[in-house]
Amino acid sequence: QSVQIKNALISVYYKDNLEPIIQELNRLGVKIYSTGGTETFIRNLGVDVIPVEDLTSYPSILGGRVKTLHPKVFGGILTRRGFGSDEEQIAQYEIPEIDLVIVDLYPFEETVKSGASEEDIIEKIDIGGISLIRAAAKNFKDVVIVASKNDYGTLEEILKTQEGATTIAQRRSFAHKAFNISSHYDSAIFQYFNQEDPLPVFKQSIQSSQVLRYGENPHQGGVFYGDLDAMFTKLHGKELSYNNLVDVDAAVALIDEFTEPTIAILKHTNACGIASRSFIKEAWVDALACDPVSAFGGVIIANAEIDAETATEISKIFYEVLIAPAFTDEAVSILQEKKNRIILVRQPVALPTKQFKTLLNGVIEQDKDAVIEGPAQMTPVTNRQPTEHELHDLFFANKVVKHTKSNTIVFAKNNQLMASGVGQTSRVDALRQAVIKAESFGFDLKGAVMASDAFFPFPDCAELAAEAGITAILQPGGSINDKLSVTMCNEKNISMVTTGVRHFKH
Ligand code: 93A
Repeated sequence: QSVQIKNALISVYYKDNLEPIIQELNRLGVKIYSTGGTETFIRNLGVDVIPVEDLTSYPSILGGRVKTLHPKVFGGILTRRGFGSDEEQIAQYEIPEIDLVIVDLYPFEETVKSGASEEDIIEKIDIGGISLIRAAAKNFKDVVIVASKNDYGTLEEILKTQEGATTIAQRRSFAHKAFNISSHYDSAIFQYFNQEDPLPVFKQSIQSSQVLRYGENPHQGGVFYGDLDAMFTKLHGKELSYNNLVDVDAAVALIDEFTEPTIAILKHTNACGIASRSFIKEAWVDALACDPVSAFGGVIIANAEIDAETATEISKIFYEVLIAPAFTDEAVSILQEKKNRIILVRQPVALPTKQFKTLLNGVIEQDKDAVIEGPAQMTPVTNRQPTEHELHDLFFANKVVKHTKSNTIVFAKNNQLMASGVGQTSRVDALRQAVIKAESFGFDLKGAVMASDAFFPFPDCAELAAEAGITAILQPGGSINDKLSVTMCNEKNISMVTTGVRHFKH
């Protein structure tokens, strides 16, 4: 519906560019209410203006902290036109309907940037203005809200061409912009307070540092900030390199998902072999079997003590780093026979729960991905339900997929990684890569399960998986095309479960 502007409330911090609008409102005979400084500005233009104090019968108090916060102001903005009880109440309390609100908020961000004192910054947290914006935007069915100088031109044009009338589409569009401004304003305030505790992990780790031989490549310098000696006791070998550190970090995060005796082999942060077994030596044999080619020069991590037998097996291949919570003395002497291998005992040290990365001209921070979905969080979405055994394997596969570069597909069977497709630009490529790898290392995928880090936008992955012999699939779900994949699974009589949790790793 079209609404005619009869009463306006104007409260702006910066008064520039306001004059043409005031002149238009004056021409249209709109009654203007205004706060202190804005009122003076309007009066100086020779236009009639009513101090908001006259409306509220209250002065501006607390040094301006409370100016417009009053039922007569908010009642006038929030009242629903044509709504019985609202109309009765505004008549009873003599509240004028306010159909246009123009606000320019206290410049909070600008004040922060100017390096002002905390006291000055806090005073620039606008309370009344932000409430006016939210109230007027909420009631966009009847009220026009202009919360930015950028929209003065649009408003002026509307006033001129529509003679003070506005359409619902125009009011809704103003409200949309207004909520953008109010949310931006509040997040700037949040960020200001958040900075009182800046990058705690950085601050702590900067206290001890170690210059690395080089960075990712020999022509790049590198430094590690942190305390490696607290995390690992080195039994053998040279200094960890930059790339070793990156892989060791990935190895630690992966192995911490597992409780039963497990060994993982990582290359370039991705697992190229991992198996959980009753005995650590079996875990090693089956982890290596996944991809003995990639394992060359990898980082190996175990979550149980390495004994002599296992050490003998591990020593048969060349690796860069071997980490375990403990080694038997005999194992240590076997492992120390080979040069150029780093052997670390992992100490039980709590790790930060935040991650940082430099980006553009700043740093991004995020919470580490600390969740993993087990059978209880898996919702079957197909006619065929996964078996107990498959659920167990899906859990195993989900732990691996979570720690593998996206896009990724993981195949697993009997607590062993069979193959994965890692870091591909399409999920179907990741799947094809996994199938080829599984075949090349002699795995029969019949009865194996598959996990995907993110949902399937198309049914092609389900189809290819079924053709490869996969009988159960885990994925977060949430694609608008989920149904296509589910239908495909039903056609092929395989199971699919969704977890509702995506595990991207870019
Ligand atoms: O201190 S406030 O949060 N308390 C209020 O009740 C209030 N109402 C409007 N600040 C308030 N305003 C703000 O005052 C507006 O957002 C605007 O930035 C400024 C305009 O004040 P003046 O018209 O006196 O220059």
